[in-house]
Amino acid sequence: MSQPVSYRIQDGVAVAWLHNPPVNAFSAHLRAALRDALQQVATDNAAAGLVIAAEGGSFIAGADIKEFARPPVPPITRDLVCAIEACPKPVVAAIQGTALGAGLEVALGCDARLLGPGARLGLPETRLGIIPGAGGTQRTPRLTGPAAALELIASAEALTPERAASLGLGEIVRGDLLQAAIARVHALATGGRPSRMADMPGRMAEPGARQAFEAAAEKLAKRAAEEPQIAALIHALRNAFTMTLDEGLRAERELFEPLRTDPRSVALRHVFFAERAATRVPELSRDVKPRPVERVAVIGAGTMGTGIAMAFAQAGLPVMLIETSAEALARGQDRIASLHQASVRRGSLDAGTARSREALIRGATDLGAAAEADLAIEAVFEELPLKQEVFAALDRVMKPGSLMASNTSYLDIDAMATATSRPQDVLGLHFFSPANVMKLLEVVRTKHTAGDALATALALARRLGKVPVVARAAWGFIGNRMLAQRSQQADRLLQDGASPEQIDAAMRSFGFRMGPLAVSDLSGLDVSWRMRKASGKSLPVADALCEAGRFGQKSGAGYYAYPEGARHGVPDPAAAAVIEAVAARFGRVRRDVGEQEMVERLLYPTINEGARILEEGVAIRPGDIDIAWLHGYGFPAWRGGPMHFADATGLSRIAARLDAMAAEQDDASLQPSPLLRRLAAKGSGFSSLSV
Ligand code: 3H9
Repeated sequence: MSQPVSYRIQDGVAVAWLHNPPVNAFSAHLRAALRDALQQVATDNAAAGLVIAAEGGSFIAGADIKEFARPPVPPITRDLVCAIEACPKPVVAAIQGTALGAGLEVALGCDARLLGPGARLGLPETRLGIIPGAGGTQRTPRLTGPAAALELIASAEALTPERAASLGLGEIVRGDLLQAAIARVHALATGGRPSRMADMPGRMAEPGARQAFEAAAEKLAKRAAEEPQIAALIHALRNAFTMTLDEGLRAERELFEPLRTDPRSVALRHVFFAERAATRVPELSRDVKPRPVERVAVIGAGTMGTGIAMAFAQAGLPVMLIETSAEALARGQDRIASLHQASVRRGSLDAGTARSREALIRGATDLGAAAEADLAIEAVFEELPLKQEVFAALDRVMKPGSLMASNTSYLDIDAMATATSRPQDVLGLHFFSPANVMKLLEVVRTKHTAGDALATALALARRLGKVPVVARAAWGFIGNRMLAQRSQQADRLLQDGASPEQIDAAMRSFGFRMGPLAVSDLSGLDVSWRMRKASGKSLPVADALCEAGRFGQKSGAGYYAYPEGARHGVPDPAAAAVIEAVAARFGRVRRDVGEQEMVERLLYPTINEGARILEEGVAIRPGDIDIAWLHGYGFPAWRGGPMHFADATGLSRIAARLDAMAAEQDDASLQPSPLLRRLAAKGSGFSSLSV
């Protein structure tokens, strides 16, 4: 079946089978073929009406997102949905997989929507920075009521058949979906069709609908101020109270078009494809099968180890948590229990689920307990000899073919691998704190890591609900290596006269939820201080704060002060005094630093390091770097990640600013990397490198 739509008569009804692998995106050729099927059925004496159906996991996954970069190609979906509505014969959607975005909009044009058990219905357009553009904002509220429509579209979530049916979006079919759809066509053809949606206000006219809608809109006021698609969505839905369907569709289109071309939507679409591309390693054939992982051991029950154990238990995998002493193990288990209790208190977890997750985590004080595991992850102190010892011990006890992983953030995983007799089974799985929450998983391959070991890690990431990014073993991998540049510039900015509040405010107004110094205070300044000391590196202000015992929130003071009961840090004259003393020591002339300078200094050297990472092959593609920053470091998704942001800014501008910074700071390492310089000279961008 290679035609996008195959038109077949079955039991007196035409069935249009959609076929546009892998997910039935509603591409131009599929739209044209469906239009032809509609025209054919209208005059086909053998057909009482039409069923639209698809095999596999997707009915229609939505508009073809790749087409958004170009002007729309007719037939456009909005017109096609109107053509379905205007078809002289009944049309029924038989939905057995995902009907998302334009997919649901097509179904909304049908006389009925029958839902199989695997149906998932949603309008996720807002996640791409747009609103539904083919009637979703007008037809949905007529069926569900406007408040429910707003919640559905703003959440971008996909609904189960039960939930969709309870909202009025479709009817659940228990038996044979196609037979039920065919029977429904006959029933509609003989028994009369419901009035066209265009002719009825539906649930928009229910008493209290307006009030409920305005209350739901009020709850979204903050998002509406920040995200243009949410403001447009509220506008479009509000139109449905007063406009006819045709007027509402025209207004929806007017709201849709500028969103489609807005750089924020361009960035969010980049993120969509980059997330998917990041799960692929070019030289790893799709035929390589992951190894089975049914049992996991986590070595070290500190903050990271317990978080990692929780992440596995959350995915239903049994974990053996191993510590050196009963006391340390008990501390780790208490920590897990109290984190679960806090979630239960907040209402984000029910007590039964918390208990079953805890039951999946058993404890031991002997590395021999890792013997049965298919995968062991060490999260012990960041000391190479200690880690090498752990790897050598795991090598002795673990069964052949099991994987051994390190959660190190910086250390040499090749050196850990060679401490074992099976370096092909060793890799890095770098989780981000809190490991059970943060989505990023840096998967680090060494020179020796086997292809199927890598494939196992990628499959495992999916099972854990993480977004994997593959890196080669090299200091700091992708994220932390770039972060070091930002930290260095933040330190220098403080010396030059910027305050911690100003630096954090500049990054917040760029779009980060938290500023970098507030984040440092939250995660603790002492860990990186110890690491700097061990490697002979220095960040003068950060070092001086640590020397003064200011380790961040946990010690009550860092870049900010944290008085008892304060939820956020407050500006602290004592921190300012430390900063001024460091500046004086280095003979810095302190001045007012503008926001633009702060943003450029914090981001451009970071991007430059990203370019080096690409040049050295540490990251496979620029999009991987973007994904790492989005899911591990809070880079705003609507900016698309640092490398996409760089392309949008223009690499020649960035190169020129880096040259100027290198001169101003008398630091040749700030000069543009050869790759950045080359691309800038060609007027090209990082995206030209994508594989
Ligand atoms: C819309 O509909 C706007 C309308 O209102 C307006 C009309 C005017 N387009 O995710 P997967 C590719 S906006 C193009 O790994 P899964 C994807 O890139 C759209 N390509 O599979 C990947 O390719 P590759 C609203 C798409 O099983 C492959 O398919 N719809 C599209 O984990 C497999 O994808 C959405 O936002 C697309 N729409 O998940 C839904 N969708 O193999 C977006 C997928 O080369 N899609 N691809 O990497 C999804 O949420 C998930 O893909 C889905 C399947 C749940 C369907």
